[in-house]
Amino acid sequence: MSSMMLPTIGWAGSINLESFNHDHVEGELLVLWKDSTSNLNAQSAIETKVQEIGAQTVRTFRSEGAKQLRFTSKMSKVELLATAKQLAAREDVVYVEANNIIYLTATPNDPRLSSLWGFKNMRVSDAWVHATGAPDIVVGVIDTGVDYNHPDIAPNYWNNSGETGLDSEGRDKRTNRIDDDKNGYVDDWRGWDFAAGDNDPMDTHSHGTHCAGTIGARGDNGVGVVGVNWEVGIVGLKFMSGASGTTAAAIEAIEYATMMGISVTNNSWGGGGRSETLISAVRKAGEAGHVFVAAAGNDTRNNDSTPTWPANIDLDNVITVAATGSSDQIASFSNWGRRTVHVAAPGVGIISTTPRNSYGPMSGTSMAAPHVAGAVAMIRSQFPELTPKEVRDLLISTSDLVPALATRSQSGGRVNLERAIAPQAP
Ligand SMILES: [Ca+2]
Ligand SMILES: [Ca+2]
Ligand SMILES: [Ca+2]
Ligand SMILES: [Ca+2]
Repeated sequence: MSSMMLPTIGWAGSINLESFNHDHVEGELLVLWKDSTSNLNAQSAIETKVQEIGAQTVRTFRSEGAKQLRFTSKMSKVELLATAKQLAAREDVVYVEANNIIYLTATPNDPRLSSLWGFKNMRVSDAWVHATGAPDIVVGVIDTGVDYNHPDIAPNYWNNSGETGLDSEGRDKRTNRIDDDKNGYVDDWRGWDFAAGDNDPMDTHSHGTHCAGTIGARGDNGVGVVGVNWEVGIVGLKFMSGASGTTAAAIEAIEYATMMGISVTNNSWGGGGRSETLISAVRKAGEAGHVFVAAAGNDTRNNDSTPTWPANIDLDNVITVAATGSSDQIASFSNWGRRTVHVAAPGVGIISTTPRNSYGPMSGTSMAAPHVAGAVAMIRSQFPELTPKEVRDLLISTSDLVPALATRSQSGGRVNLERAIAPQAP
């Protein structure tokens, strides 16, 4: 026999290093030993080796006889990887890899998910198989402001890139009192307060923060609720101080949204009369591709015969939303309209974010509209080429028909996001 040792490299096993980069079970490896499928003597020899390395066999797999091993002493991830490398270097090992943890991609870990009955009816969880939103789709909440510090809102809150970073003199653009992006608003780095005329759209009520959470509370962050979109850009376009605002402030908010390329706004407000100025602002928004989602109103009346504004604005980029309860009935308070209301969505006992890190239920067509604004954002993330009218037609045509809702809106049913977002939908 030659005194030269054969190099062992060619005989040693291999390691699946990539598997260690994913979440994996502590203290466990999947190992295929050589001669795993041969006779009983070989099997018991392998069992002896398993014990020698301080492990136990949890399972032996049928195809090749690979084993799921669990080490008896506690091991850090670094120690587990070192052990795996040692095993892979042995001549009697074919391969070693980590036992990866597999997740259902469509189930976020937000603890209050189960209380969001509206998402069940609207098949939002099923839609999450296809999409969970996108941070570059920005939704304006034209309302009482948004608590941008809420832990379930902050991760999805929009920042104006033209008013962040440093200016030419090294000052923070957010606070330099200069209109860095020359859009007519000084330091509007997180939206605007069109009621007070300042750059702080903090919610001083709770209505706007609640709407924001339904559209896009952060999903899968282990906190609170989840919005229709796990990820999206939320921006507070505050036009109400307390619970009231003016048409003029609302118009300015819509024009700001149009100017800033904000894709969709949620408009859970109403009560004024018909305004030509408001209508022309919404028309301009539509020409820029903007979708204006409006609550149908809470007066238990037919908008076809008694107009509600801005819900009744008759333009292709307006989507008006009635509210439904958990059995897909029309909500007792909801306005409807076979001609002037487009779709219906959940709006009774809706749980969402409220200011100062809290959560709570609210009811109204105000809560139904953000379900649809959130749906529009997700449709936009999937099908960016659709016009506002095509987005509306998609939501109408993919709604679930419900006899009790047949005369309540153009759709004759309740929004089904899974059908709207499915790859073959448009
Ligand atoms: Ca500015
Ligand atoms: Ca500035
Ligand atoms: Ca303010
Ligand atoms: Ca959350």
